[in-house]
Amino acid sequence: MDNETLKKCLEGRLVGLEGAERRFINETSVAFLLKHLGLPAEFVPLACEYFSLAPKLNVIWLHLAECTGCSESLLRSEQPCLAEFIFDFFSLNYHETLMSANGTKAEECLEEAMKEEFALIVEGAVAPIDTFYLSIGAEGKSGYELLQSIADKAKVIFAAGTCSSYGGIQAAYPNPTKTCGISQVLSQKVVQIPGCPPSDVNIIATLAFYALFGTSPELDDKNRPKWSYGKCLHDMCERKAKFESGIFAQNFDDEAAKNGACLFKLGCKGPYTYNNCPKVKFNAKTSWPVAAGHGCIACSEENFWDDFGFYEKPMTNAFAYARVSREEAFVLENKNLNLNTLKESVKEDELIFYLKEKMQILVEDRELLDFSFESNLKCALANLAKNKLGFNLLENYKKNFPKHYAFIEANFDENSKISSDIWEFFELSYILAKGEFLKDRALLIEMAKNYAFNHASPYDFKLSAKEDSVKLDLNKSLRMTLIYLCGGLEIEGIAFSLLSALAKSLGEIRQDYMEKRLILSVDESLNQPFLHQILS
Ligand code: FSX
Ligand code: SF4
Ligand code: F3S
Repeated sequence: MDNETLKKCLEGRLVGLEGAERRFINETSVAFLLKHLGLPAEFVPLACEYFSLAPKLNVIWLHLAECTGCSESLLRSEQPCLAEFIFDFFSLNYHETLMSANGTKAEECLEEAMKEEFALIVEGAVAPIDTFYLSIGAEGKSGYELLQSIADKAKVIFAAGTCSSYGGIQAAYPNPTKTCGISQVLSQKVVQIPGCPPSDVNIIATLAFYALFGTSPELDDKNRPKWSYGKCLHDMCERKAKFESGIFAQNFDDEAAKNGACLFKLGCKGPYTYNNCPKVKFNAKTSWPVAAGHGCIACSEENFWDDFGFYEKPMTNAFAYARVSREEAFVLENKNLNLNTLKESVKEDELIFYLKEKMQILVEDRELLDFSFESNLKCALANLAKNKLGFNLLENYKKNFPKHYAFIEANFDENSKISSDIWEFFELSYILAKGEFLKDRALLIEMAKNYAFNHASPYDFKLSAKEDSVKLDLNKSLRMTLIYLCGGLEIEGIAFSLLSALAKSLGEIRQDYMEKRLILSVDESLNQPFLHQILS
């Protein structure tokens, strides 16, 4: 819904509330919540009016398998503070760790609260198979049974925390209790607010949006509110300039760490995490993990305990808990086409990705792709060093990899060379990582295949659509290889990330031509499962 529609919606909901008993609402808290939700200041008086007059939203908070960290996060809220939250904004009518009632009395409270329309917030994972792993209350009902019966009557359901969203720590390998996120067992839609724990702001503002508009804020494909989980945390981090400069803390207590160096080498998973922690912070906006000196452990991402390896090391194979297998058969149709006759070979219903000595994309007999980059490594590095961050990055690379740099100095001249061969771009990364030429392109694919992790490191491939063509710009992407090398990622991770970035870009182009048959023209040895992503 756009702002105009939201405004009309709120005005409509205010009609009929005239004359209702007014309660005090702290305008600063309302303004704070709306600001985070991305709503303009003109909404504040309307929202205050609504909260002052409308009946408070009846909230039931259920605890399943978890550590109560989500509730702890909520307790430390400042705007609104907990007292405002429960007395002015919402009616928190059932919350096992906050309510004074217990035993049968608590169960009566739950039944009472369920007599009226209510919003359900669930903290914790559910054990739907061996349901005895979690028994709650005077009658010893299973968490699964409770969840089903309460969810059936709820007007809206929120999963607060990574446990209720995805299973969390209980569901980590080997998951002895066979727990999972609640959306896996409920047929109703669940608005997910992950994080272990999520910030108080993400919980309260999402709930406030629902109270005001009777619907959830815009959600992404994992049903997370876009306002809070729409951006990569790393892009908002106060240490990002250090990341770009290749300045990494080597130990938690070294001088660099104290001076704000990036924590990537100490395991920060910020580049793989979508959450707004640097903005909303925790404990009444006091701090957030990276500001406190520990890298982000991707606590709001699915399977974060298993998928991101050791939390104090980057995702290099030595620190993986499990190895991803990439052995499935390749399904893309591969035609061994010739560059000279390429255009004539394209049929009307085909989209051809030609990935050999030149990267081309053909639809009908039209060339779709505009792609070229500086392929003389010495010139590419000189271009990079033109800005301050790039200059620092190159200096740090020279310091950390002197032999590799000497190899580049000795083997490249000063003459710019523009290329549109994607494999040549990958080879440049190999040279940077290994200080030698890549003898066989298949080796790079093999390395990517052997990477133990599922998550690619971002590479900044810039895809932009022009009238009848698309432009793929990788000129700024080579810096990522230098950053990751200085940050402790190995060639396997770099190779996998490069190929994934290519697959992602091709996949985006593919989106516009879904009705066409996809043909790939690539050497057989390079025809590997990583390109499966193109089809997804
Ligand atoms: Fe703990 Fe909540 Fe983590 Fe889980 O937060 S902080 S284990 S997300 O459900 O209590
Ligand atoms: Fe910040 Fe971590 Fe990104 Fe470094 S890697 S900039 S510490 S989020
Ligand atoms: Fe979690 Fe990372 Fe934020 S560890 S709290 S998502 S900084």
